[in-house]
Amino acid sequence: MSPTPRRIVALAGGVGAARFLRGLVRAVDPGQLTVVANTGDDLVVHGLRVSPDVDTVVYTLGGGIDEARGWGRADDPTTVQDELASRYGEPTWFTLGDRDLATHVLRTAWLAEGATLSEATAALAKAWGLGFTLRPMSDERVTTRIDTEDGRDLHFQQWWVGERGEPGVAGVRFDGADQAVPAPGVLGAVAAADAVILCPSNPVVSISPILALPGVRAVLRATPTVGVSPVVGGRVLRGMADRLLPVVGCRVDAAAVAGLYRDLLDGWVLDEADANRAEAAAEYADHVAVTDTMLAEPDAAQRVAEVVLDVAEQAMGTAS
Ligand code: FO1
Repeated sequence: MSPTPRRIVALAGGVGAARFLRGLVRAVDPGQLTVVANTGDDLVVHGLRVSPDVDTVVYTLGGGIDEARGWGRADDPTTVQDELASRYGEPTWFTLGDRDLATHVLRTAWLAEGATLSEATAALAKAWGLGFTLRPMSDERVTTRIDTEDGRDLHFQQWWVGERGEPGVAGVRFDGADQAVPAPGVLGAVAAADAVILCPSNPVVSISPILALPGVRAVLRATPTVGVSPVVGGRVLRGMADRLLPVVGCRVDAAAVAGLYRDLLDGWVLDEADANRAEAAAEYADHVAVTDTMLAEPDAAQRVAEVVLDVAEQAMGTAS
């Protein structure tokens, strides 16, 4: 029998990852869990450093997320941003509520005082009572850029939020990734992990920036790695993966996404609606499971996490 996976590292993007993690923390000892969050979406707004994927994990797991939007704080008026706009002409295309601003003010202050992004993230996680280790993927700036079909080079958020994802996409780049080092503890946590989980996040702009950091792919190849498909019933439930997967030559298909991770993957979990893609996914992962992957409710997310852990256990049993 394979041992139960205990030390877990999860690679995470925004909403899908955070909802999955809400189940995972119920299924494992949070003290043995490290979550590595994408920071390629980070941006500076009104002079403040905003880390959307880090904050989505913090607020969701900390119980403060706006559930309907999946990002930002619940019950969050925009008094400050309205004042910034009406009196000072500051742009408002990226909505920051008053409570959310508290996070960005503090993060920015800590960084200005010399803290690293890892230290600032750990302090936020502590303030929100998270029982697991949360790390940004890197302390250095790595920025996801969108090359548009009309010849522009846009920050990811400018494309997705500022221009509502409307411009056609010719390419996606992770500026600075090849020079950046993973945040302290990231490679070590993966190397020491029993299993790594690729959360059901956007493969192109959430998971790929983490994989683009030097050394990450190599250490993942040496560790049992299980992914959860972000494609359900041949569609993405939210976000823009359906726009971006074709840009990297991948169909919006639960097996095709596994193919993107083929050099890393030992296990793959896909939704019942994609059961007919399980055989195709088996080409890329030795262990494939089919289950209901709906994550909105924590109980359902826990069940999905338990299936993922079962697959990880099988992968541990066969990993070389
Ligand atoms: N998404 C939007 O569609 N519009 C916004 O104004 C917006 C603001 C925002 C503020 C803080 C934050 O943590 C996330 C925010 N998001 C917003 C979500 C974000 O743009 C992306 O969905 C993620 O970066 C992708 O994971």
